[in-house]
Amino acid sequence: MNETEAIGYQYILFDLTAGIARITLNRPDKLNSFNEAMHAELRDAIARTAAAKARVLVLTGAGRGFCAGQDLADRNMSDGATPVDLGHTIETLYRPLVLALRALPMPVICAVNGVAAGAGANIALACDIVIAARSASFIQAFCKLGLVPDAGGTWSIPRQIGTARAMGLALLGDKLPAQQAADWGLIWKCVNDEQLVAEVGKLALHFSTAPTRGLARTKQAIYASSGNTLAQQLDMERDFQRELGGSHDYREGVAAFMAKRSPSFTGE
Ligand code: T3D
Repeated sequence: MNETEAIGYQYILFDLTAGIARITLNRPDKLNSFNEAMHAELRDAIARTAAAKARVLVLTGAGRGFCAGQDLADRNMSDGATPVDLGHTIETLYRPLVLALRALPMPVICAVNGVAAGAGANIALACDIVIAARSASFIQAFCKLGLVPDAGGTWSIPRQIGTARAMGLALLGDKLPAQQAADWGLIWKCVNDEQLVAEVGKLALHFSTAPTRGLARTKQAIYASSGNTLAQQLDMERDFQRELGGSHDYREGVAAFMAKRSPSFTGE
């Protein structure tokens, strides 16, 4: 997959070059908060990423923020206004987005360039590898609006950092600085602001020539583990290993090792 593709969207930027897909949330004056049109564009870009068999997806934000969650200006709270059915927006917008990111058959890197609040934080945390700039932060802002953390936050955060820390973040809505998020194991890494683009670019380049099919099965197995018994997980590992043992990249990996040369993986 070597083509270059750039689609004109209104609220995101999308670019697909040499196996690397990049989505940039692009409403910087609103800290890239989500509206319905942005959700639709994201869904489309994610589907294109999968269809093009990209080897890696990078998700980031334009300007000083990553994403401030739902655009609250879209919610009409005036007297007499019909209450919005938030269950419907979760069902039709946030739930599909989280599941689509998790299901992508390639690593998804989130480059958190600034504040990530509400659903913006939890969409970042739904990505496979999260690298944040030192000035970035994560805020479970929902409690300040009388809501529960959504976009998978009540599922992923306690699993990653334990109940005590997850509960504190969710009940207080305090700003969690990127370095502390890394120290707690909520994200992969925190880097100096000026290093974020280079660090993420280096990682994306690495994944663009990696054995993608094996990595896709790896993320599938790791995400499945929390709902599986050890025996079920061992079965899954067996099945995936059986499948991958017939792949081009396994043959290439072994051949390259034996010949003491660099492997040339196709992702298949
Ligand atoms: O509704 C549903 O569908 C249910 C689903 C909910 C999912 C959710 O995400 S709920 C949580 C929604 N998000 C928040 O509550 C966060 C709101 N934002 C903030 O608390 C702060 O903006 C931040 C802590 C993220 C950043 O603070 P700061 O001081 O760096 O920036 P700021 O000045 O507050 O924001 C800059 C601009 O972005 C400002 O616009 P202005 O005044 O310059 O024209 C601000 O209004 C706008 N902005 C920030 N967040 C949102 C937003 N506009 C709309 N919606 C936002 N979420």
